[in-house]
Amino acid sequence: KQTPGGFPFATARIGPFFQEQPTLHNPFKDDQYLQRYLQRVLPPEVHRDVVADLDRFGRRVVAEIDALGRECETQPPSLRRYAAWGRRTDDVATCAAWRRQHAVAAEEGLVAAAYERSHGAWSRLHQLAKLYLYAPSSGLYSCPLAMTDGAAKLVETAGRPASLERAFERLTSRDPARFWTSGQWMTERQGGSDVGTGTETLAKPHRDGSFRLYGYKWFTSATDANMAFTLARVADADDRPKQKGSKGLSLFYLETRDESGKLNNITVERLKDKLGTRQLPTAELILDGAVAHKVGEEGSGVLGIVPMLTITRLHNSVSAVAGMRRMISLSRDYSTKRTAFGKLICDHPLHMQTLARLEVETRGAFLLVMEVGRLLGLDDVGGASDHDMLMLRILTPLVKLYTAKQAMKVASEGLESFGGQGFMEDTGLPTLFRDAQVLSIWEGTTNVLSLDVLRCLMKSRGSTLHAFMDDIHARLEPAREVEALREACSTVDMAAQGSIDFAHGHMDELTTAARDFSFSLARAYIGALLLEAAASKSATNSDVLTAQRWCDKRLDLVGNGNRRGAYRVDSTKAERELVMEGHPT
Ligand code: UCC
Ligand code: FAD
Repeated sequence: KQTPGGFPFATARIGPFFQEQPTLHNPFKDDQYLQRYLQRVLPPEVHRDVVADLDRFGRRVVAEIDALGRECETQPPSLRRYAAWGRRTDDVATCAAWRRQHAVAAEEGLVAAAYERSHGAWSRLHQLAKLYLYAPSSGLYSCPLAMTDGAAKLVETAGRPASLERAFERLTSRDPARFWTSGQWMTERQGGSDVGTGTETLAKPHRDGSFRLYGYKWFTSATDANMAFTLARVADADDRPKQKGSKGLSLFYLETRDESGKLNNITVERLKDKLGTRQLPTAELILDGAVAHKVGEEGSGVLGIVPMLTITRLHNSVSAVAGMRRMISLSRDYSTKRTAFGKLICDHPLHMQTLARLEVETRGAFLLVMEVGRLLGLDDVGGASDHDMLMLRILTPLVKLYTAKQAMKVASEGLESFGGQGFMEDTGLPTLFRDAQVLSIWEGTTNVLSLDVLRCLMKSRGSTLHAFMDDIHARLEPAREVEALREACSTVDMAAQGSIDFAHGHMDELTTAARDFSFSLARAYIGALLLEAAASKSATNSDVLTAQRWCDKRLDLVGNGNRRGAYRVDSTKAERELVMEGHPT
């Protein structure tokens, strides 16, 4: 039967053309850079096992896990405060896919692998490479896993006390029924960065040696976790904090529910209504006498939780680079399917230039993340030298602060590479964009981590900066022998030296310069890693081009002549006026 327009079917009116969607390929097979990296750094027998596992896991990501991740986004958690007959339940309801991710994580040993150490110091790298394939398909289950890994490392660093052995066994289990996840409750309403001032939670000693916690935890992610590490102030006999400030903080372990499943004197006030990470339950909690156990010395809470922060900051960075890689992987596939102005968009040099710039960012971020993972692996097995420990300490805040910003940039540019479709919710692409945005906020904001870079430099009285320069020189050495890389080597050398000279010469301005200083160090260090890779035996032309392109851009922010003076007191005063112009204060 003919329609009025003369077409045989109604569907014909929406036209015959449908754009083919980008395909998610096995993220291991799709990632030549990852493969080359593993080939370069892993001993052959470890390499064989790791590659086989990553290839198999990559297939599972495509066949099963990615759809679960998507379901976590479309069926976000909700809070059921009361049961039908009025009893308070405070139940954080999650979707089936979220719970399935729990099982997948256990089966795949996404935490366990780092503690079983079947590949010795390389086990950490194996675990991180797996998380890198997993994170963008995890439906943000990567977040509870980060804190779970952090909790396991904390227990290990504390010497695996008998009181935490049960928790450790659960956190590192491969059995989905036994596997526990952990929360990390640090943030209160008065301050998430300045935890030393912001923490009001009181810990009342109990006669059996345990404590009862009273406080309001303002952000608690993965609220369905089985346990948590948290900070509180031990109370005196008058129920007042014994000591204010950082030195008054102690570290506590608690389990969220008792054997019968009842919450541990915790009420869930509300679930946060978030810009992104919607898959993940993040709640405000009231601790109203929660039973908890002190870990370590009274007053050493910040130092006690540092091992957890180191791990979660690295996981953050893995997620950052994984999100970048996923965006590019889908985008380049799309570019082979979408036509504009008479040809595929991959045949427009300008489009390829845009993607190449994202690729260079991603490769740089990847090498930095993996290097921190390598150092952490050495630390895990007690095989890190003093030099390695200094590098691990400074690279941890650097990798977190720098890759978070890169991920946000790549996610934004990446969306545009799909045109209007990049903006459409049901493509799943906006999730990558939204979830990138949190990476620079939680686990320490960019400024707070920049100050942490300074903290570690001050504490080591110059030895970190020496180690940093030595490390860069050692990496540049083989690259200097390659004609095509020589100029880039000088750029990195000068940028690193310029930043370090700045640090020595402008101690008074360093706090204001902290962000630029940290970015300068990160860029220079990434440059050295890319050059080292480009000079290796297995390097390809694309490795050389990547290193050249990275170093083409201005590496040095802080030591740059034009910036001198920008951190002086008069400048910062002028900046304040600039910002506050017209404000009633
Ligand atoms: O956001 C959170 C969870 C989000 C969900 C999980 C995401 C995981 C990734 C998932 C990927 C998808 S949990 C909340 C995170 N919050 C933060 O990161 C807090 C940010 N604030 C800071 O980092 C601050 O710098 C503090 C709280 C760590 C410290 O500030 P204070 O109070 O000024 O502390 P002090 O006095 O400077 O430091 C106390 C001691 C010192 O040692 P001593 O006493 O020996 O002099 C410091 O040198 O702690 C030492 N210290 C460190 N040591 C402080 N920070 C560090 C560090 N990073 N490494 C080693
Ligand atoms: P503030 O500390 O108030 O910072 C505001 C601004 O001031 C920032 O830009 C910061 O960089 C800047 N600033 C602060 N101090 C300085 C300084 N000295 N110099 C220069 N600039 C400075 N926390 C948990 O403990 N557990 C969780 O599970 C958890 N989950 C979270 C989930 C989500 C989705 C989000 C968004 C947050 C979560 N947080 C969690 C909280 C998070 O860690 C904090 O929000 C973060 O640490 C920042 O603290 P704040 O919000 O108090 O910001």
